[in-house]
Amino acid sequence: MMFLNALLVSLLHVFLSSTSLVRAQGQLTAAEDIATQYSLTTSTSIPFPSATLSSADAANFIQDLSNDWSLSKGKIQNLPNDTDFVPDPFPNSPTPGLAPSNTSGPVLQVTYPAGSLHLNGGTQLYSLWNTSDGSVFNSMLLSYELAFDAGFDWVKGGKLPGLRGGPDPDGCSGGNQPNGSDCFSTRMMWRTDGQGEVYAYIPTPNNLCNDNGIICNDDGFGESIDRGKFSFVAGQWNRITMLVQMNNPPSIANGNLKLYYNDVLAISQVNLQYRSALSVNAGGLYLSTFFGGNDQSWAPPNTTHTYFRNFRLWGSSAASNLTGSTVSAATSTHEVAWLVGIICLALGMGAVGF
Ligand SMILES: *[C@@H]1O[C@H](CO)[C@@H](O)[C@H](O)[C@H]1NC(C)=O
Ligand SMILES: *[C@@H]1O[C@H](CO)[C@@H](O)[C@H](O)[C@H]1NC(C)=O
Ligand SMILES: *[C@@H]1O[C@H](CO)[C@@H](O)[C@H](O)[C@H]1NC(C)=O
Ligand SMILES: *[C@@H]1O[C@H](CO)[C@@H](O)[C@H](O)[C@H]1NC(C)=O
Ligand SMILES: *[C@@H]1O[C@H](CO)[C@@H](O)[C@H](O)[C@H]1NC(C)=O
Ligand SMILES: CC(=O)N[C@H]1CO[C@H](CO)[C@@H](O)[C@@H]1O
Repeated sequence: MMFLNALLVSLLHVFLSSTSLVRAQGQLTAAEDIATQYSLTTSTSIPFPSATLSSADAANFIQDLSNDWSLSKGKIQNLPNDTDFVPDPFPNSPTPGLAPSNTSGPVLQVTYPAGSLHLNGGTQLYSLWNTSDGSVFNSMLLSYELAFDAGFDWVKGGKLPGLRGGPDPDGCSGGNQPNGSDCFSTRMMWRTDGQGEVYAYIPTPNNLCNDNGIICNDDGFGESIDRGKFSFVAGQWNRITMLVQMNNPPSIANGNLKLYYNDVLAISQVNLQYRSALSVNAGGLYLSTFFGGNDQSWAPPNTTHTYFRNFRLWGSSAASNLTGSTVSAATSTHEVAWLVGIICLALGMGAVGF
């Protein structure tokens, strides 16, 4: 009896300590398993060279058609010479987490010169994931690893790779708002002290801006989703895994966003409207990274670097099947002014100044 009690007590201990361990660390989920969970049966990866390459040679590798980066417009859009393929700078500090990394071969280094913002630092390209049968992806999962120089100065923040889609490859960044039928983008950002977030250019119907964790930047730029739910760590590898599922039909805000940091679910937002028309779907990797922000207070004081490897993508033609709210018809401020004018006239108030 004593023995049985002791056994039960120790079993209870094991049970309690294992559950609290899971709670402390979060559950670890490999990108492959997320892909399986969402029935994303097609996959690809972005090829890297087997030997190091510097500056113009690195840009030539990325832009060489035979290497299948499938660049929108056939080229790196901003600052091709800020890219190099270099040896792993942190061979003894791999990503913590479940999934083993592919740690062989060089990694992509991006340079941000001292004082630089998007026009003179970092790089930007859009790697289209072409399907041979011409079908489109309405769900896409992106996974990659990234590292920041040891002692990285985060300043106020900067952009990091994510996904984009839709027929317009130029909108949905730099203050160009989406109109629901042209594009969307979901990049990562680091903020002060390395805080992470998803930074999205998407429509904001149904008072999305009042949701917990959503910051609609009032300067006409993108939306910050769940800032600080995790923080990047400099001087080691970090892993980002991002799932985007288009809302469907376009009039229902059931778009899905999941973000795993080091294989632990950190962000989940299930009421998004990525699109108001079927012309928008998931197009591929948006490798867009720079400090900023749009003024010098965002710029790094010293030249610094980030590193990337193992860009992998999974996709499906199926969109989100979650339940969601109908998007209430948007009324523009222009239309409101019209209505107010007509009501005033009808009431015989004339042009009252309010
Ligand atoms: C919704 O989609 C998931 C895969 O993403 C699938 O496992 C699930 O069965 C679907 N649910 C319904 C109700 O169709
Ligand atoms: C990149 O570097 C090469 C060689 O140094 C140079 O010829 C080219 O003009 C540079 N390109 C840009 C866009 O700066
Ligand atoms: C594939 O990508 C290239 C850019 O590299 C683009 O020009 C072409 O139209 C795409 N093809 C399809 C079928 O989407
Ligand atoms: C690992 O990455 C190298 C290039 O960085 C690539 O050649 C190789 O195929 C990759 N291996 C796996 C198993 O993905
Ligand atoms: C959305 O923007 C695109 C240009 O990017 C334009 O061609 C299209 O007409 C716009 N649609 C609406 C509904 O405003
Ligand atoms: C950490 C680091 O390298 N800091 C340097 C940044 O640049 C200034 C001059 O611009 C140096 O004084 C710092 O040592």
